[in-house]
Amino acid sequence: MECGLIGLQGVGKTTLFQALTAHAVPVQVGSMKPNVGIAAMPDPRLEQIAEFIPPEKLIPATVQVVDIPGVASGGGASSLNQILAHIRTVDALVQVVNCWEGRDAASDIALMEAELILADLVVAEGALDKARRATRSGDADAKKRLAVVEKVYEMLSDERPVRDGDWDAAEAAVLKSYGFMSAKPVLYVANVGEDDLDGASPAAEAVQAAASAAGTTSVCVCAEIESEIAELEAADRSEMLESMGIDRPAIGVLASAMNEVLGLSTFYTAGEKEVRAWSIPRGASAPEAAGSIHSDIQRGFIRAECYHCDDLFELKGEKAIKEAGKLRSEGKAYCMQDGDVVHFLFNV
Ligand SMILES: Nc1nc2c(ncn2[C@@H]2O[C@H](COP(=O)(O)OP(=O)(O)OP(=O)(O)O)[C@@H](O)[C@H]2O)c(=O)[nH]1
Ligand SMILES: [Mg+2]
Repeated sequence: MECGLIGLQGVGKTTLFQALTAHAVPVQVGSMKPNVGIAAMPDPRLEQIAEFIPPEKLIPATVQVVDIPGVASGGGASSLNQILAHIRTVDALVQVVNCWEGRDAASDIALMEAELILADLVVAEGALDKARRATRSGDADAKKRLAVVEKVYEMLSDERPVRDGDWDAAEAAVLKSYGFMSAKPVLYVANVGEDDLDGASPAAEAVQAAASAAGTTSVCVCAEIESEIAELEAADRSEMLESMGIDRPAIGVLASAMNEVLGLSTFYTAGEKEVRAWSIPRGASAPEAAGSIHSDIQRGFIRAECYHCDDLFELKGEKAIKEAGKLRSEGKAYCMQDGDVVHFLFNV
């Protein structure tokens, strides 16, 4: 799963990238090459599990973040195609909006979306021709493909993003094959100033309104402060947060929003060596979840022994969970629940 930070130029994408990746990668400011790094997903449940099953190591779930160069607000820059090519490769979009300089946030969001829609329309036009020709052989698949492309073309011509459509699984697979950018899930980040941490400025409110209109979520972050916090040692971090009146780094809030928008859920593995969080697509089966740890565990899957982390918080130990009959043994068809703590049994 790859998340692309997108937006207009100078809105704080690279600053947010540094906060998300805790300055682990040397960034190239203003380069046309994206910065790529790994962001840990802060998760209060992970720490809570470790209270009852103390491990040597605590390992959060991660997501790959790509800091994509910004689009010029004048549009039409020669670099636009290069930027769009990077946006095409990511799975989900995090659009950063400058809310600290009194800009018109709604129009900045619309401008970025318009670029994606326009570029998708060019792809759809080409696809339409090709799909029409392919139906001449009377192939049923080609007909289905054409129906999807026609619907996409119609939406884009009406300046609507592809994600607004109702697509079933087969249609979604067709969409994916074209890599339409406006079909990718999107989350807005209102990058606010230090004096507007709870997002009361008109710009921050406009981002929130745009998110509800688009049926998605927005979060309010001061990328500059988050970037400074991410540079501190863990001990100094809580002191800084406290002094600023923040209860948890906004990166945590962003991580939950990402999970929601990207349709991810989390499961945990817990032992003396490590307690670890894993991100999987919501609705993944037990063998699929096992596969996110190692393909061998999926291949040789026997069963999953699991319980819910809420049971651990209530009963305070695995022994008590067993005694209360809350330890379940699940087979191949089990659909993972968000918050499951799992031990996979496998044989290869
Ligand atoms: N006051 C304030 N300044 C910020 C904030 N976030 C970023 N900036 C400043 O805005 C400038 C641009 O930030 P970048 O993170 O490089 O922006 P970008 O979106 O990566 O820019 P491009 O890659 O050129 O599109 C820098 O001088 C940052 O210090 C913020 O939350 N508050
Ligand atoms: Mg940048």
